[in-house]
Amino acid sequence: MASGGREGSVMKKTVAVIMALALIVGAAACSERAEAPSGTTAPKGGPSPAVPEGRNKTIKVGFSQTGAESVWRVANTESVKNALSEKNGYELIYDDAQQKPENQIRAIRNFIQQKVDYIVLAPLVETGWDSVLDEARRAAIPVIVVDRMVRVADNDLYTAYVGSNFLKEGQTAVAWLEAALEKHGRDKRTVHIVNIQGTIGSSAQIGRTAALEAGIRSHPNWELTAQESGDFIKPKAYEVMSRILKKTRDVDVVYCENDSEAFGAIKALEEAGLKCGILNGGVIVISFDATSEGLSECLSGKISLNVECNPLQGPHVARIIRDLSEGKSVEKISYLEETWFDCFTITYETIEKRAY
Ligand code: GYE
Repeated sequence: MASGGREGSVMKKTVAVIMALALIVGAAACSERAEAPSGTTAPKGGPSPAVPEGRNKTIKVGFSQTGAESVWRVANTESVKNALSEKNGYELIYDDAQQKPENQIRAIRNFIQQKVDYIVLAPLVETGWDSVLDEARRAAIPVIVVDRMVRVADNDLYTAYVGSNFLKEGQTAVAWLEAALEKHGRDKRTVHIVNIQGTIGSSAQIGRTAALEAGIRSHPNWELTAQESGDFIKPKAYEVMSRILKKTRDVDVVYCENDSEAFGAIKALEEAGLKCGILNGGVIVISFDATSEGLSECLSGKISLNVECNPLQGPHVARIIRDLSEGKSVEKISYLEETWFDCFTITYETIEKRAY
């Protein structure tokens, strides 16, 4: 039955039906996870990031990170730093780009000058990398892209990618929303949807937005009331949502492209006197990342659905570097295993076990 002792016999019946539907959606997502479309799920098993046998040389790695804009990002940084640590045989040069692509390009050039063995890049946006990645290739330094993807003319400009299928994350959210609206009798009238996007041009924003827009095209009664970037941060999402609410209070769904944005949107909605959560007939807030804080808001009912985006890419990067160091071939594209959580099934115990 629904978690948290949700009251109301009618509610319990509808919740049971939604859970069944949501589980079908979840199961579909789970079964597909085994066949990630164009890539493979990241290698199983604990990687051994230690420097390969017979290699006494420390591996020097330059890591260009977007910044520290969200809890998710901090977890992503820590995962890579922990895997590529000195005790594991690495010398890691870390650069925080403060959300500026030009800082990442400068960092990559710096890594090249320092003759690193590998470059790890978490690109802020998809475009603008061809030239600097060609410089890395000419310096014979393999580039491993993590988290978001690069869009380049020649895919040989990077050696491997490990991250998430953001379109699939969005499709999971759209399928869940369709089932939830139907089971709560909110599918016949117009559904007013606000989309608070992530950083424009980032893979996470492109994929999650594309899935929502496709969902709106395929549901004549779904209406995109407003769409604006919250840049993956709480204050911007709060400002965007507050401004939208000054124009209209006719909002049924707020599709936030990460947890930080969801927190900002919820603050604005509640200040406007609107309830959040499908459980109490309020605004359906959808989020991505599934950080512990985001899942706590699921438990409170304020976030109705939270789609996981796994930041723990460090061990997979270490495995790729180890394999390359041993002259082995590596998967070009690896997607991490991901799931989703909603306000009907989340439990305190689930949150307690989360790694970030
Ligand atoms: O959803 C957000 C972070 O690129 C998947 O960036 C990542 C996104 C994540 O700021 O919290």
